[in-house]
Amino acid sequence: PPAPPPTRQERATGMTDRQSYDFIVVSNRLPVDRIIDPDGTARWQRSPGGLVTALEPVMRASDGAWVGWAGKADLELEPFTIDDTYLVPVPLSADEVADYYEGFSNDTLWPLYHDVIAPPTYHREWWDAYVRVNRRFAEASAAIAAEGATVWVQDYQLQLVPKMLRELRPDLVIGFFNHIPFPPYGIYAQLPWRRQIVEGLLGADVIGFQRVADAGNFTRAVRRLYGANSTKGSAVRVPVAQGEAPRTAIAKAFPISIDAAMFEEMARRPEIQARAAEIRSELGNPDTIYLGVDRLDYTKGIRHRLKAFGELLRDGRTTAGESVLVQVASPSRERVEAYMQLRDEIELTVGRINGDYATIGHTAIAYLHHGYPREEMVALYLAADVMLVTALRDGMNLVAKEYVACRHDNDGVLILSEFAGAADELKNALLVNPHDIEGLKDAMTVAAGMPQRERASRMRALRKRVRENDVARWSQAFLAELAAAKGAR
Ligand code: GDG
Repeated sequence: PPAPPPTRQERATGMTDRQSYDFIVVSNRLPVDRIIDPDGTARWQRSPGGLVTALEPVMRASDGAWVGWAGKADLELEPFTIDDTYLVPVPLSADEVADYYEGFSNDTLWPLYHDVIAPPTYHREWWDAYVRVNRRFAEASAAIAAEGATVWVQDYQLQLVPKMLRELRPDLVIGFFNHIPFPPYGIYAQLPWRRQIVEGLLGADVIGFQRVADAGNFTRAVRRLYGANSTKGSAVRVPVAQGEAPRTAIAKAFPISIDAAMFEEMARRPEIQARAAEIRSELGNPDTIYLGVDRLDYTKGIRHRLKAFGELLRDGRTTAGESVLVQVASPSRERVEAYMQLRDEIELTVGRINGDYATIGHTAIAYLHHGYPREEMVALYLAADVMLVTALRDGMNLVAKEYVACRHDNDGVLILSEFAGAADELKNALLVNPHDIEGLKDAMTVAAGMPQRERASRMRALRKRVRENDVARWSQAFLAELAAAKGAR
């Protein structure tokens, strides 16, 4: 039989993929990793991220698809299905990985959005690649979306997708969630393409942020660019071309969370508890194990934490043997210059502190530049007396929530930076300003000596919060807001 005439969307996108989906997630990375088996065959394995877990029920209930990059340059792949999810790989060339991903996403937007802790680099060719790649993601999504489908775009790498997608497919309901902070206008205004990015985001019906402050920074940026009357509360009047129908977007906070029950279940497994005891004994059963778990990133305040611990040792407020700091720094963005420099600085500092204060029998800092399986992370959380989250700026920080979820023994103390989004919710942590090294040292000392009753009462309150606001609740809240936006049309 003759092929049916192309639909409107096929004409718009030039693609003739006949499969269409009612719910589509778009993110830089697909939720799978390519595993090469010992015999050389390649297969896909689901990556166990929180976003995947959160969206699993929605994916199963609706006709779901996921659009994203498969993580390897110059790889052209056909769409494939894994665990009932239709995955659409978006190809990136090696140059695009360098310019769109390592360049514009991780060396322009990432430092700019994290309060310019490191100086952002502005390159016009990086921007051109960002536009080109965002358009590819938008087209891939438009090509598989059913009429009136819901599309949820994730994170700072894809801020232009909402507008591009709306232009291709005005029938779609579009959500966007920003996992990192949105900076104050005084900083944001540096961006040569500040207007294009805001317009890109305003293509969405709902724009979600981690903190109320981030949503506020965004609506203030809109007012600075389009005038005082362009926002009212969380509603933004979207500037449209003459003759186009007026439209409203919602900009609001939806603090992300974790699958708390899953972490608690793991932490109750006897073999993981045995591993936690083994970690303690391998470290020489010190009085206090301090723990840091971060991607090796300059936003995480690893240097500040090392400095504080080094000074506690120098001042004789603790000794190697009495205390140990375990720092997991998982390798991250290793081809970006600022990350290479950071690694050198951290490793120099760790070497100095260990050289000055460790003994043959007792290390001061156990520094681990590896990624670990989740089981090992949970065992570390259980082994740690004090969890150190000292980010200088962090959208949320899931490590803080994971630590709390694992501590079903109602023990352990969380030291948490005010500059992490998690601080808005986890008020019963010891909140610190990581730039205040004396304050951080005092908090570390207080945490080590905190009476058991106070530890338990704080941890109980923290656990209640994390259990009640888990990641399922986060995705439900966001999708309910999107459904309301659809209803209001
Ligand atoms: C961005 C925002 C926001 C780390 N090392 C290992 C490992 N991890 C896991 C942790 C945690 C995740 O990675 C890191 O999440 P964070 O929230 O702490 O930080 P970012 O990676 O910067 O994430 C952040 C988040 O997006 C979500 O919206 O909270 O603010 O920056 O889950 O456990 N996991 C394993 N081995 C490791 O070595 N298995």
